[in-house]
Amino acid sequence: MKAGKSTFLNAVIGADVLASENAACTICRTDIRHIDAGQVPRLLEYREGQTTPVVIAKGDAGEIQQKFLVRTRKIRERGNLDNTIRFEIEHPIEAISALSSLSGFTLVDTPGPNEWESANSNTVALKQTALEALRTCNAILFILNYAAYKDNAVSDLFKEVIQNRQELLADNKGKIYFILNKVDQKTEKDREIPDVIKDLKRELAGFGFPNPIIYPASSRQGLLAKLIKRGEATKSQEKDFEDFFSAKYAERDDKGRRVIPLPSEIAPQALEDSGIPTIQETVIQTITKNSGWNLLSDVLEILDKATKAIEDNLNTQINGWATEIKTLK
Ligand SMILES: Nc1nc2c(ncn2[C@@H]2O[C@H](COP(=O)(O)OP(=O)(O)O)[C@@H](O)[C@H]2O)c(=O)[nH]1
Ligand SMILES: [Mg+2]
Repeated sequence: MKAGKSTFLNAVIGADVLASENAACTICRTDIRHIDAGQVPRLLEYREGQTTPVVIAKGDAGEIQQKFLVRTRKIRERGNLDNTIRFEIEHPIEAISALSSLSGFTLVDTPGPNEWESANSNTVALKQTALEALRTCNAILFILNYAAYKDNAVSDLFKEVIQNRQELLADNKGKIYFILNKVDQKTEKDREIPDVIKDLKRELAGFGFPNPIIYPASSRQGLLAKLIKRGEATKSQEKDFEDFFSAKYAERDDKGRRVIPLPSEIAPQALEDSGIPTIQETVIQTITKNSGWNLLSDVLEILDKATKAIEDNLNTQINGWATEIKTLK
């Protein structure tokens, strides 16, 4: 909870659309489907026993995030009276908009293991949907909170996840990634990030994830930098960027004063430094490669079945002829 899962996905999407706040926020699975830039984004809610979803919001990212927050708060406070199963957001996903082969892919935001208990709803059903999402997806990213990892043993973070480890590990070799998020919270006295990653690697290996792939990231910085770069940041997003991320790009003037460049001047570098572009490129590459293989093996299986059917057919015919020859003889 609060490791930055929703923020990370927002950074990948390139819009502040998934709600994130201090209380447990993501109450059930939310799918984000890519639409073309011209289409109007929507927030849909699926309820048990109903085939058509309810349209909760329509409009830009801010509009959707606001309505999403109001709706999830209501569900959390009053209980899940409408039996909501999942949400779906239709929004352009910046990271896949450039690759038409990926346009059918969906991002899935799940509640954290510790949110399952805190959400005032059917926790068994929540666990089931989250695990199902994990089973059926092409890549899984575990978002770990650097700020929490600094002080706590990784065993605390993984206790819950590991209860489902066998299910997770069985089919998912090669498609699990770990994101060490909020690395911007490192202070002077903290260990260097590569050292932290080395430790984390060892600990994750001990938990049964052989050779874990870990990327450092600052999702909030990545998201804000993307928005500023595109000239789409609101005043408050720009202020957030200045308050939390600009200072490390300060330069000294001739009198030795620290001068901080404008957000628009440092956004491209800040985006690179956030680690988000690297993660997008690597993970997306793996997904296309894996799904390419999956597609190929699906097609091969169909061809294989078809040839078997033809072979069976021919064998039956041959058997028929053999009996006819017998009677003729
Ligand atoms: N400093 C910093 N804060 C972040 C970062 N990513 C997320 N946050 C903040 O952490 C809080 C929880 O984020 P959220 O995405 O809701 O976490 P979730 O519960 O895992 O979905 C929010 O206040 C975010 O703004 C980051 O990279 N750096
Ligand atoms: Mg969340």
